[in-house]
Amino acid sequence: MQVYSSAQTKLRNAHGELHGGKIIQPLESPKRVDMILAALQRSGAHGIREPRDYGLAPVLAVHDPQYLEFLAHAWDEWVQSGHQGEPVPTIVPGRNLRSSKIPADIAGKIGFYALATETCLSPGTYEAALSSKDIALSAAEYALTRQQGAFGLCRPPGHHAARDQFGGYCFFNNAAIAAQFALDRGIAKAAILDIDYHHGNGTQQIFYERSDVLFLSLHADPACEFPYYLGYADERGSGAGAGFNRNYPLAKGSSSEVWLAALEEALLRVHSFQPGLLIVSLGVDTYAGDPLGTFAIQTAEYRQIGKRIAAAQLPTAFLLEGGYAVEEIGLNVLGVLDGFDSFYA
Ligand code: Q9C
Ligand code: ZN
Repeated sequence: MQVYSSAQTKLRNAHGELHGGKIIQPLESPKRVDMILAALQRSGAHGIREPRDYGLAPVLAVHDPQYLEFLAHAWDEWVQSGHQGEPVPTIVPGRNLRSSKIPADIAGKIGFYALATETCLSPGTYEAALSSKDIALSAAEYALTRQQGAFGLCRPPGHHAARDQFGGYCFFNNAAIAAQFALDRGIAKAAILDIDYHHGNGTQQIFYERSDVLFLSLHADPACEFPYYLGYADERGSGAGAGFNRNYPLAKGSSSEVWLAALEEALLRVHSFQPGLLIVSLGVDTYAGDPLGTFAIQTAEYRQIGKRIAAAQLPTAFLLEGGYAVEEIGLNVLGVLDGFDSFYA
């Protein structure tokens, strides 16, 4: 299938991530792009292209304008304030503080716009995030116009990013931006199937009150796993969106059988919704060997997952979310794409 990728995504190259009380080398590293590209190139089965530039309008169709402005200038403001290290959010407008005030000071703004504290800002993050959304949009446009599959090697990932918050390694919600773009291009309905190990809290939030985007997420039970405060089974959408959000929280350590059974349920819902485009938030941190995940999916099983998704017979844009730099990351992604293509072969 058509793949979109860009070296610009590697401009996000933060030094640190707050993990287990230490600042470690970020798990969400530029190496991930090289490893996935290497596997795709070795296979030779999927053509790889650069994305085109869609500008800021598709971002503003989903994200808060002041949030976009914040991301565009956060690093420079931080440096101009005399700081040296990478900013980690240190205070956030939590439950007993006001969240209606946006502080003037950059440290306050960072906390205001953060939903988690593991993700440091860094030079190049904004440029990488812009490229990531262009990759998502290119893949979505290809899938729509050709009525086929496409893969966007997005980085940074997007599904934790809310309308006005970053975190969980995400800045712009690539899947949401692509879905909204497809709607603005004239399709009536889009479905987003999120199969990353973690709940796609940002995507859920963005479309929670809408009936034109069906959001389905399979993930580790948030009672025991990041993002903890969203992703429960009783969150089914509200207002006009009631019934258009479905979560499939699975116990930590879940087997492939349990996971695949949830996938079947979600795909039934996709089928009855009849979207004009299916976006798959593809995280391969469901892999048994992933450093963040606890699920038991093996490399050889990703092919089956791709094939099952292809059986929905919809134009489909796979967008990379999580899945960390273990040796098999490339083969796991390749497996999904090969499996998808094998359905039509
Ligand atoms: N300290 C994505 O998969 N928390 N983001 C890890 C270990 C952050 C995952 C907990 C997890 C973010 C796109
Ligand atoms: Zn994840």
